[in-house]
Amino acid sequence: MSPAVIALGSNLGDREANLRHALRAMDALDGVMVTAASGIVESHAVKPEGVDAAAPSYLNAVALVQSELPAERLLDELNRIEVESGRVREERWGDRTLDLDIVTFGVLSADTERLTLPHPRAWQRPFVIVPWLQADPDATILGRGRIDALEAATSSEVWAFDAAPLMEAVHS
Ligand code: A4P
Ligand code: MG
Repeated sequence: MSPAVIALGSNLGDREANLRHALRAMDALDGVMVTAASGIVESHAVKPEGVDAAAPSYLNAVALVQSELPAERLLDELNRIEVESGRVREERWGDRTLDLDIVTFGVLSADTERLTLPHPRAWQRPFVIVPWLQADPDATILGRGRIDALEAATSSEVWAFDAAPLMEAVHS
């Protein structure tokens, strides 16, 4: 079993339902158990050219899981859940019904064509760090230290989104 941290994001369709469905689908995977989830946060879309307040805004959350699957197999399954949600890949950082990224996978460090671990941009993204801190206040990220000390932890670029606890999606 390896502990892994998964970042969830959605800015198309019924965003909250997409996140809830994703959490349930992850927990239903053979060899994967969701152990905790953050609240839901909202933020403007970040595009390659900067923040785009005109694009649909994102809901993001972070889940802690225990995985018997190796990291690449877990990524395969996460990609399958994204496709099931209607995800279409068109442009880099384009609008999507569901994005599931592996932020960290135990202490694994990887840099292959398919998988970079830890996720290279997670540490500087408020929409990952703020919910991750809610799910695990003592979290650290390989090479960056405690996440509560990162600038992204105190950013005002994300705001709370009022919703029932995400873990209810797993337990109901
Ligand atoms: N890949 C490599 N490492 C990983 C990893 N650790 N986890 C590869 C998941 N995938 C990983 O991903 C592109 C490629 O990254 C895949 O082939 C995979 O094998 P993708 O999901 O197809 O496309 P993407 O998500 O658009 O790419 P990227 O560069 O990972 O995007 P980011 O950096 O995750 O940004 N704004 C707000 N407010 N909230 C968001 O959630 N997300 C993005 C996506 C942009 N702006 C956002 C948000
Ligand atoms: Mg992605």
